[in-house]
Amino acid sequence: MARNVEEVFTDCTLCYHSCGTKVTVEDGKAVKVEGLESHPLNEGKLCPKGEAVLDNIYDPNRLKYPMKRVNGDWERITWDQALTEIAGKLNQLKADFGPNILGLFSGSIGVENLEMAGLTQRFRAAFGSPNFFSVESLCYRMRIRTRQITFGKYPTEELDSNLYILWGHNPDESDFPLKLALEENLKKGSKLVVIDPKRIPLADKADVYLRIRPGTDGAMALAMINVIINESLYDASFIDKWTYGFDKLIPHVQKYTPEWAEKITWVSAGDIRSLARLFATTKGASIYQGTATQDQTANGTQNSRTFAILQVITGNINVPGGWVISPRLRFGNVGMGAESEPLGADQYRIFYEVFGRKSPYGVVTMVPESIPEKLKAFLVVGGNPLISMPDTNAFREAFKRLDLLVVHDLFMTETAELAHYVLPACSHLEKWGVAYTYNVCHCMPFLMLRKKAVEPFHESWSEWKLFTELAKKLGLGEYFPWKSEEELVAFELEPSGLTFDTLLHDKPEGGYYQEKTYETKEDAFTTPTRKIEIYSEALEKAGHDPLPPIWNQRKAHRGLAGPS
Ligand SMILES: Nc1nc2c(c(=O)[nH]1)N[C@H]1C(S)=C(S)[C@@H](COP(=O)(O)OP(=O)(O)OC[C@H]3O[C@@H](n4cnc5c(=O)[nH]c(N)nc54)[C@H](O)[C@@H]3O)O[C@H]1N2
Ligand SMILES: Nc1nc2c(c(=O)[nH]1)N[C@H]1C(S)=C(S)[C@@H](COP(=O)(O)OP(=O)(O)OC[C@H]3O[C@@H](n4cnc5c(=O)[nH]c(N)nc54)[C@H](O)[C@@H]3O)O[C@H]1N2
Ligand code: SF4
Ligand SMILES: [Mo]
Repeated sequence: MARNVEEVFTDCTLCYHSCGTKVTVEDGKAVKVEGLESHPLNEGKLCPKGEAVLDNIYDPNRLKYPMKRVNGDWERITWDQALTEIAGKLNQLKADFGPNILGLFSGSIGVENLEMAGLTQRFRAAFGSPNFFSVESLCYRMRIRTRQITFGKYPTEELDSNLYILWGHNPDESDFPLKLALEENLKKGSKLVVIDPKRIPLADKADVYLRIRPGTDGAMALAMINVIINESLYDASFIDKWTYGFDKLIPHVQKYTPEWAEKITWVSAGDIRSLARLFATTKGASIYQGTATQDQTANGTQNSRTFAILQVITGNINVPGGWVISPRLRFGNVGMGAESEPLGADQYRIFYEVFGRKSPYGVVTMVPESIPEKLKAFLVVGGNPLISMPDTNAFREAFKRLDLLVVHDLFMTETAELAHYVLPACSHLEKWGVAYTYNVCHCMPFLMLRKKAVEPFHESWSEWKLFTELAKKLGLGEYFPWKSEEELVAFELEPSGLTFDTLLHDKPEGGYYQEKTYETKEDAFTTPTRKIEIYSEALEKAGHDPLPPIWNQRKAHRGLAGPS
């Protein structure tokens, strides 16, 4: 009998990069996955994780049907029973304690997975709770907030640069599109600097490798600012035209000399001077800061501020290869705003709200201390907080105190093992969605339809089906009006200018949704001063340092002399 063979162009959603893939489907089973040649991000290549996607999708350990924990054992139940019981418990807890006792969490897979993030947010708002949490509140949020505080917007580094400063970032392991771009551009003459305590393989290809003492990056960046100012290497016309507070920065950094930084960072004053000169004299230079090593530290906000100031005073904003503000995707927002504010909004005001822009998330590190008084039910969709969040023991002990823990995942994760109900989730090849990328090179922003390539594995459900059906059981069905995943995706795409049908039939390989330009318009920076705020009054008002200090390094490295 002739086989039914089909090729589906879709994206890889195993991480937030969304590389383009070509999936060969034979008689309903995905049998091969290759990189999509025409996708501008990965140009036909896949990282080892992306190459192994079928091992993930067809892993025999995948969850096959809903399960309930009964006396410590897992019992197979139907979806209908699971949702009826979960809805019953939720409604009872809501009646007894109010809607805010429900918390929801989605993981890194849900940050750029617009349907997962949007539907989770919509569900919590429909239920009446503000308490949505995400890995994002400790992943990229520090730099996003810091850049919003500084620029009003979120400029990002591009894939192509003339000078790459990998500052605690190792794209060989964690950033495949950047790894590919580096390979190309180093051949064409771009320069590479690696700042890493570990001699990663990329250090051997670097023009400069600096073996910094862990946790002291802010001190080195401040000393670079000191050199750039005192040797007049800054871009005076850019600073004049676009920035606020440079005059206050000059006296502020005088004490942060390279000699001072050498003692803290263990990088020689001479090397710090050379790097400052190289950075300041290269147009199209970018700092690529590590997330787990720069954002996710006690000094993450001020590290990010210092890197931003380095980009700004050298005029490396909105130039090819620098940090660039890209047009954002115009998109039908599935998420719904909550009526009240989530946990942490009052204690961490500037995390939650900047210039009127509110964060969709609460402060995830406050979850354990909030159980069981403030949170009694918790729904985890596409995340594994028991492993991934700081102080995992605190999360583990707290989750044991929940009245209701529900996990929707492909696998029996550590978090799922503690749950009352475990629900099987579709992989990205089993559902419809939108894949987009906006921040990475001259040719972006790019949009693609994430196509359902195969039918759901056993009884797996997509997030659309989960939330739609659970909402119905709760009497909240009207909040989920889309009759199918395709309808939901068509709604999301509507404002983008590219329709579902166009992307399905005419542009299965994806398409650009806007032109990217490097022009800085008068209204480019939406801070209160309409300038890039080197001196941040927003931080000052919130009780933080308006210019980056190094207090944290001093505290963390007692015994080392800091400036008085
Ligand atoms: N394969 C794979 N890729 C991933 C992920 C994954 O789980 N697996 N996760 C994705 C996610 S969600 C994120 S947020 C990113 C995270 O990506 P990043 O946080 O950027 O992590 P890495 O790129 O691994 O870079 C870490 C490097 O920093 C160095 N380092 C450690 N401490 C310090 C320090 O104090 N100072 C300096 N200068 N360097 C230091 C380490 O030696 C290491 O080489 O990765 C993404 N990519
Ligand atoms: N020690 C340490 N901890 C860290 C970090 C670190 O560097 N070191 N990095 C931190 C960072 S940056 C991040 S972003 C977090 C990541 O933290 P998490 O996102 O919580 O961790 P993951 O293990 O990526 O969890 C993703 C889960 O989603 C499931 N999944 C995949 N696709 C789907 C889907 O389509 N639907 C559903 N429902 N589920 C799906 C996967 O099976 C997996 O169990 O970890 C943080 N924690
Ligand atoms: S970098 Fe790897 S895992 Fe991430 S989307 Fe691309 S191929 Fe998939
Ligand atoms: Mo992350």
